[in-house]
Amino acid sequence: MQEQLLKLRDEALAQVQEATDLKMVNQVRVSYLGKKGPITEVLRGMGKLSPEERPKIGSLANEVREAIATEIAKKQQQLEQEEVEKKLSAETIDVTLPGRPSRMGNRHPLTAVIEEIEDLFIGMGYTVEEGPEVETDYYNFEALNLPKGHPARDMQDSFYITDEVLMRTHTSPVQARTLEKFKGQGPVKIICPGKVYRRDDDDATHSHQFTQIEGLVVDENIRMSDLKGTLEVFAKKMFGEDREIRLRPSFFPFTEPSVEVDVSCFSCGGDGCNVCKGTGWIEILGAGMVHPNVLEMAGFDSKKYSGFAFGMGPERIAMLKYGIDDIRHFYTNDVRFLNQFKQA
Ligand code: FA5
Repeated sequence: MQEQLLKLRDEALAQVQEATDLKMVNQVRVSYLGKKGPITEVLRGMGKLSPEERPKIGSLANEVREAIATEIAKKQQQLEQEEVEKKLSAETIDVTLPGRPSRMGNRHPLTAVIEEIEDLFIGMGYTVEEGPEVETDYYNFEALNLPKGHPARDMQDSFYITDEVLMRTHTSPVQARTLEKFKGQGPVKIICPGKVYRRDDDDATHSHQFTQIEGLVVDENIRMSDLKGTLEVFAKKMFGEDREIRLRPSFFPFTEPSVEVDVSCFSCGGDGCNVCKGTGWIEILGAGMVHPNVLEMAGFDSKKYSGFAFGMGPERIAMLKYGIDDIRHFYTNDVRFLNQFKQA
């Protein structure tokens, strides 16, 4: 029995040595040290031994078991270590390699122009208001002196959702909403940037969805000269100190008098060229003195208060500023176009 145990030990140790992975080591453990293994088998036959032999064989069996278990543990540790080293060498990072440059995005040119205009007016003491893009007929038209059936509603072909709800056709409804919020108490001095929607056919200068920036100032003694001075500052800051503006009579139901504002052509300086179609001037916005009806409907006393309002299209302004020849470039997101506006 002694010989049998020593033979088993040698066999097991040899198998442990030969094992090349943890699975093989585990197999040796199960087959030699498991409950159904040969050592347990030997121990079961100890009953047949003499009482003198029994403790000797018992302690030899324990020694054999321990020797095998120790070798298995050593081999496991060695294989695990090898595994770790293999992984580490496979995953080595060469810190001397040059890094991959990460691609930086940039602000959309339209966003940049809107923010530039916002900053300019905030600098003149205006605050920024917002209004809903899905608007009621009341705020989009009626509160702006455009009752149902008014022919001027046709100037802005609308996307109606129901009879009373539509996609706003301009940012002017924010005028009416803001005036209501002020409950007849001036001064009011706001700008409102936002998206607007019209059933216009898309072409180089028109889009069915575009942006506008509305401006509104209401206080005592606000005059047309305040509007002109404000727009002059705006045009010079936006297009250069040598720019001039020109006011032409126009019509908007919510302003009286109404004007269309032109800026002297940035390309030819006013002599006439392709960009300004030979006139020397380029239209940038609509404006006027707030109609007394609009003030009264929102709860302002039109005898005490007066005001001016303007509405501009940032796309057209960005086109003029950067010489962009088609409004659709803003919406097709061609990176070759967008990358030209990377900030330094
Ligand atoms: C208005 O929308 C008035 N609410 C502006 C206003 C506000 C007048 C306050 C008086 C007082 P108009 O329809 O002209 O006006 O549009 C204003 C600007 O929006 C235009 O000068 C133009 O720059 C831009 N615009 C108009 N239609 C389009 C379009 N389809 N695509 C791109 N820009 C447009």
